Amino acid sequence: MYLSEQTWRWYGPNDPVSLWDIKQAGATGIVTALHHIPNGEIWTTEEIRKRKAMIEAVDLTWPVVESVPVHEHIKTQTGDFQTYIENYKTSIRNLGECGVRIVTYNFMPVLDWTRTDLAYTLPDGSKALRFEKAAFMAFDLFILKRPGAEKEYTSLETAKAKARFDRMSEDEKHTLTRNIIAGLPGSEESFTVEQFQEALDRYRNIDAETLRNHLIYFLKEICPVADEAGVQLVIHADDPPYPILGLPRILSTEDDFNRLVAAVPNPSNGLCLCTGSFGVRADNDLPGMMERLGDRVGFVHLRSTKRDEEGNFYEANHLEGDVDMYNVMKQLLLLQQKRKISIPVRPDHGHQMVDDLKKKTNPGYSCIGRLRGLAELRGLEMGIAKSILR
Ligand code: DNO
Repeated sequence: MYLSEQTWRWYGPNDPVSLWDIKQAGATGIVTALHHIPNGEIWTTEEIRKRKAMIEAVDLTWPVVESVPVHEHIKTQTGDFQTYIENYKTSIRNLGECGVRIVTYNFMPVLDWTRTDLAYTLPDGSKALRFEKAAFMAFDLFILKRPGAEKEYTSLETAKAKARFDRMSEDEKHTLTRNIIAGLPGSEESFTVEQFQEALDRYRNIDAETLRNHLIYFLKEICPVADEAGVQLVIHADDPPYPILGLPRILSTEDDFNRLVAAVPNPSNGLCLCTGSFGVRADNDLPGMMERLGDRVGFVHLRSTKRDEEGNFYEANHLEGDVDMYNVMKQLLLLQQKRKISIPVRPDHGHQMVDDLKKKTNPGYSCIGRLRGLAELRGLEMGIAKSILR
């Protein structure tokens, strides 16, 4: 019987969660990146081996990189983007040579994932990450004051954003701004408000079609190298999975991914199926995506969000919220039997809870909430496996 490979994201030696903590949580694989290497530079085999040795010293493995970041110049095809593509190829070759076989990346313009509130208190006292639409619009319209933003919102939305902004203290405005532009864990970019507007301006003439073509160009360059190096590239969904700040978005739905595969059919062109990101849209059928895109799924993020009618969402417990985790897990198990492999899976994000409430933790990446998530997911998997598979 093929069960998933249980992994855990680790931010490296500075992560307050240690490799031993991860081992005690029951994960066997580490998902990490060389965050100290500036975006765009080559990951040398020496640096990769150093990190690998740290992980193996505690008898864990390193199956997945999350992420080798894609430089903004590659996304906008400006400046020395071709050099960055060559560097990326070298990093992929080096990872393959060191036996790290899955590389996560994203093609979101300017920002990686985006939330407005990193400490949304739930009724049980634990804290979750949240995206509040009115607060986000208030940032866009009244803090950033992005030129043209007002044309993208209805008058009702603008009124809601204004009312929300007027209720905010200076402290709240500051925290909201920092949450959006200072970079959440794992994102390689961090901006001041002025730099942020400049970064947005670089996309003024880049619509979704152009950005998609840039991604296809990137994949056509990288995938042959990855195929040869025995590495699979897995793209992460847009988070949230719709356009924000007037920026183009190209990986928000099943169809978006299918278009990539049609353009670049190389086996290394894969998907990181993040149920939390895709799951924010009610029109994404997650169990169906697991089944239909399964041959390309190289890595899975399991997480659930809870939407409301206003377009806000917060991160729910792993087995609650809008994601049909039972059927996602069932399809994942069937997929693994069909492909006769174990697919790396990690409990994505978790609530800040119990003793972690007293600690400084990486938002979404504290230990105990993810430990709860992993335990629940592992139990779910075992239950389904024993009852439907022999
Ligand atoms: C957030 C993460 C993302 C993800 C990147 C992949 O928690 O899922 O930051 O790592 O988008 O490149």
